[in-house]
Amino acid sequence: MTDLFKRRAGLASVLAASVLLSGCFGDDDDNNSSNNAGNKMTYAYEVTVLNATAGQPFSPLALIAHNDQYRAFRVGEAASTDLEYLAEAGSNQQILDAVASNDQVHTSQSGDGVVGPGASQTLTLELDEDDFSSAYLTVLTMMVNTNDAVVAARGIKLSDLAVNGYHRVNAIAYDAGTEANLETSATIPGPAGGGEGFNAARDDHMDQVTVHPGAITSDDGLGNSALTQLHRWDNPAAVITVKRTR
Ligand SMILES: [Ca+2]
Ligand SMILES: [Ca+2]
Repeated sequence: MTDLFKRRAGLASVLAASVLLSGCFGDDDDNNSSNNAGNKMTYAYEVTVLNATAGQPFSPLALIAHNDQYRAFRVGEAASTDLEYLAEAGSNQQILDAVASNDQVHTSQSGDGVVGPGASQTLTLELDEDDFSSAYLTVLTMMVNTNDAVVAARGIKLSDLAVNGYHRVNAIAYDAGTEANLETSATIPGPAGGGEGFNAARDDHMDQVTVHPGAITSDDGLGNSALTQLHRWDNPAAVITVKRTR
């Protein structure tokens, strides 16, 4: 459980990749968006992440609002070490620290603790007027009863939402490619295993982020697996709703 519950208050990153299910609607005027800081407007968004799995607690969320250049990862390429920490140990601290000094990132935020199976968590994200014209959201979390599975939604567009408009996005699971999917208790940091979190070694069959192939589990014949059918998932693993409130 080394780094599993590490989180960083005040920062957030949102990574998630998937399908936009619904678009925006409502009043397109930016009325009531003013704040008191030099008459600049501030835009606010409620981000709700629903854990759609049966037995995979989510590590503290990372929400990242960014421009059209930022990528938390690219499928088919090696994960950053910051993403490796999140994927293997459920620690969002490293990636949130990194984006704090990334000029492609507008703002970020950490979730508050673990999001259990079937549970949801809502966070508020604020965006400055100057950043609104090119603003996207990425949401990232680890399914902690895995070796290195990341649930991610990437590039949810924020700048096309009117007040009360929302996007609802299905987030799928990716294999970070940084740790072999042994499923043993020694290598699963979540409650199903209680084993190791981050390890700098990269011993997966290839050092690439891919769509996650899923868990095998002891119920399907992987004898030394700490997982059971309860820990399986089908995509989507999460449903993410982003609503503009101001
Ligand atoms: Ca893996
Ligand atoms: Ca590793």
